[in-house]
Amino acid sequence: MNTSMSRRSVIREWVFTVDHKKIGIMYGVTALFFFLLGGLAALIIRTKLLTPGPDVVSADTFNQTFTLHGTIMIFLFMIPMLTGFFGNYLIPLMIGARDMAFPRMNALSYWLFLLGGLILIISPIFGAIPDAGWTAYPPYSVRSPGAGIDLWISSLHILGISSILGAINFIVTICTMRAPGMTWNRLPLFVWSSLVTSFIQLFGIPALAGAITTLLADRHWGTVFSVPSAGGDPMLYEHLFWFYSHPAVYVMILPAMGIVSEIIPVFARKPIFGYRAVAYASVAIGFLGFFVWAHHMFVAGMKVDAGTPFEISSMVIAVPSAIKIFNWLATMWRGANVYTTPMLFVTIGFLGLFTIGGLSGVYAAAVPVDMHVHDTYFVVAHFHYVLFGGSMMGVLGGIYYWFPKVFGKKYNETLGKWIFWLYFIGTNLTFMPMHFLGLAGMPRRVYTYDPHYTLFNQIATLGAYMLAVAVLMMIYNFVHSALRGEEAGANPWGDAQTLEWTISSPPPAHNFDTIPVVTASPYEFGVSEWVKKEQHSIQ
Ligand code: HEM
Ligand SMILES: [Cu+2]
Repeated sequence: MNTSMSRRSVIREWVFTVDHKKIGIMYGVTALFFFLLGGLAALIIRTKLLTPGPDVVSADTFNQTFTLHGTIMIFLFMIPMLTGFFGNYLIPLMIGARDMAFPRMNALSYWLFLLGGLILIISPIFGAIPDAGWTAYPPYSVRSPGAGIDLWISSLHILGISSILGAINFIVTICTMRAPGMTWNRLPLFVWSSLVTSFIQLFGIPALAGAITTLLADRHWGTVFSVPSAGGDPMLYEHLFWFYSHPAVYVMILPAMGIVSEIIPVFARKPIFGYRAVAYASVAIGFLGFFVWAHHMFVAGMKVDAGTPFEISSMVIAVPSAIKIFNWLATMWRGANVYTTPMLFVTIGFLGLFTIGGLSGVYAAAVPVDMHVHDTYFVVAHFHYVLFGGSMMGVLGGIYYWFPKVFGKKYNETLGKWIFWLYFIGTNLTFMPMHFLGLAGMPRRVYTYDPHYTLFNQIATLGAYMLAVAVLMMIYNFVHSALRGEEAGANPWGDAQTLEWTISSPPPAHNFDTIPVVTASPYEFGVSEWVKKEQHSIQ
């Protein structure tokens, strides 16, 4: 009786919570669950592609599998993980606030996210699985039979509302609830990147909502948005879709860059090099991100001249990213550089692999190059280097870095490093061969392929299995350490200086007993060697 009562109160504590930390953890756990489903889909795809012929799954199942994989990884994992988990958990702590500006709306965002996610992942139970790719281009998405695409559209609409509410909440929180003394120039860089991310969501999602509504209308209400013979134009959807979805790639990279900016100074034991340049580079990326969308459409029937401005803007947008990379390297230059697991993930992992993905993006942004590589595995290699090599490395580095704060326990460092290396090698084995496959002409999203592509496909599949092992080891590492780990203390990294490290681990429900007064930037490390100091409090 007693235990069931207490179990019920634990459930109630989480279901009705409006605490940003609990909501953040619920986002994180839910997103990780979706990640496992998306990962399972990836393994099915790679297992099929181990051989060139039509085996393992049917062609229809293959199409459904890569559609679910892409949609889940982007909308149910990466965006909610970066904004829902990291944003929710960290922003109020980092700015010295007791919660988000609108705690109930915050809870609503989470529950809408869960609802939108469930609508998508239960689609296989009803046998109505979307199969038009995560981009759902018409005309196929309009003609695709069954209710799969309708579920996909409903899911995205609900996720969109959730993200808009979240974005409003973050913007108001960051603008109005900073602790005294936390000027814009003392704002932690993760918070800067989240602020920009929120504006991108706010301005971009309505375009996506409009795009998918044209699909719904064409499917059910007799409209002809995408039917040229009746005066429509399928390019409308592509423009609207990419007007959101290119900026969305920055939703998936900016917070990860914010995480990198938090971790490197702590382990290099140096102030971040060029704080303002890093902060304003996020703003520049957010702004420019809205002017490059048509680089996805160079071969879609756009006028050739219309491509040029997008080619130029796409190359220009690489500049602020390059500035950040330069500044991170300059921060590490002559730093103490202690390669803990989070530091490995954000330096060798993020810096190394995001740079490769950024460079292949600049290549693809040149119209004549893109004519060749568009819709080949080269593009798959490009975006996995930025998303898996970049964003995901940031996510994992961030999880390891803040693990002691969230759980109050230390993780197992030796295991963490092994996992990093397995993950790093697996990522490169999986995605590096895709560059060569693409350049050799292998199209993306194909079920069968010419046998001379077999070897590189097998290497990629081997890499994917390695990644699966790394993920399982990581889950073990987290669960084991959360239950059995050593006590972490308030500031296990010595003198990490953002405000969340000045309070206990895990933080109390109300975060701060007294609201701190901020007198310095969070990156003022005076010494360049690794010194363990007593907890450094910013008062
Ligand atoms: C350095 C800046 C970047 C440039 C110049 C760039 C350029 C491009 C270009 C030209 C394409 C289209 C290729 C084609 O389909 O023919 C593309 C695709 C893509 N990029 Fe990037 N990119 C950059 C950064 C990023 C980042 C940071 C991300 C995500 C974190 C990303 C994610 C993607 C995705 C998901 C696609 C494929 C979309 C699809 O067709 O399914 N890119 N990129
Ligand atoms: Cu793009």
